[in-house]
Amino acid sequence: MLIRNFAKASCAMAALMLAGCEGGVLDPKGQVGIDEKQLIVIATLLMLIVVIPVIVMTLYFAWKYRDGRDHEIYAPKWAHSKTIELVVWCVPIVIVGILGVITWHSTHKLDPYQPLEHEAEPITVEVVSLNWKWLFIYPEQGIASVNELAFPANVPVNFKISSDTAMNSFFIPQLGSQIYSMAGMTTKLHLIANEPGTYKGISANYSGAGFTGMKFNAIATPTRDDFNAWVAKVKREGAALGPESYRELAKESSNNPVSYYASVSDGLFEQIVMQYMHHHQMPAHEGMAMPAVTLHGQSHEQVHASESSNTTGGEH
Ligand SMILES: [Cu+2]
Repeated sequence: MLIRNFAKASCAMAALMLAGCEGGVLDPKGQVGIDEKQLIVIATLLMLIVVIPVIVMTLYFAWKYRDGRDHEIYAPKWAHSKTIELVVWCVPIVIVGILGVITWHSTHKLDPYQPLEHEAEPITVEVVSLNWKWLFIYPEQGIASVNELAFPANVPVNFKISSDTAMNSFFIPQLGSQIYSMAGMTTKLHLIANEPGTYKGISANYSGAGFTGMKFNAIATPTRDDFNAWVAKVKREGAALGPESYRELAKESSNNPVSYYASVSDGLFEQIVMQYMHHHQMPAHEGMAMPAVTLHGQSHEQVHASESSNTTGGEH
């Protein structure tokens, strides 16, 4: 009876816990997310090979050698057992070895900077975290959107990510791992959606008062035509995004509604990145293009010419 109740309770618990996984990393909809889930499951199972016997033995020995059991087998002269030594050393060594190999492999395979192998032509999206909203610039389509991201399913997306504020973290849990957005530099992420759908996008890094409203929908459209229709809608409904309107957009706001920009001035993303780079010598980071003009209207070379007279330059 007790055991049956216990079984019922654990079934209910498992159901509850699994229900909580919907829409998260354990419910992946993209290749990267699927690989990561596999990694989580394998690593957990491998570790359970040690954890489960240890818990069982703890309970068993506590019961077997409990106080009041005088007639139990008792071996006071016992000192050494080769079998026990072998088991307690070999099993963990083998598991750590296997985990090491898996970690080595998957760290390289799932490197967020590495483009995904896929027959479809990838699309590029430039992501900027602002206080407190996400700006998505589509350099190939010449459009931009705020708090809404769209891309075709089964097409790899190359994200170039930066920030015009504190550090944030770009994260679409169902598609794959998060990557930080940082002012003055570009990080990269490559994701793909294996099936169409609308996935939640968040920032996984707290960044102040309006942080909770910093969410977006990542829409994986069924076909490229559907994506093109979305682009056409943005072009129809949006305003222009240039340095002026960008400064307006970059002002603090919370729970920003979805908004569209029908055109984007050339190199806006690079300008957003480079406005923090005045104290740097020439480009040192991979992926940092050198724009002709910064958001403050001065060329980077001008800024540098005036700086190099009194500083040694920020080599890093
Ligand atoms: Cu730097």
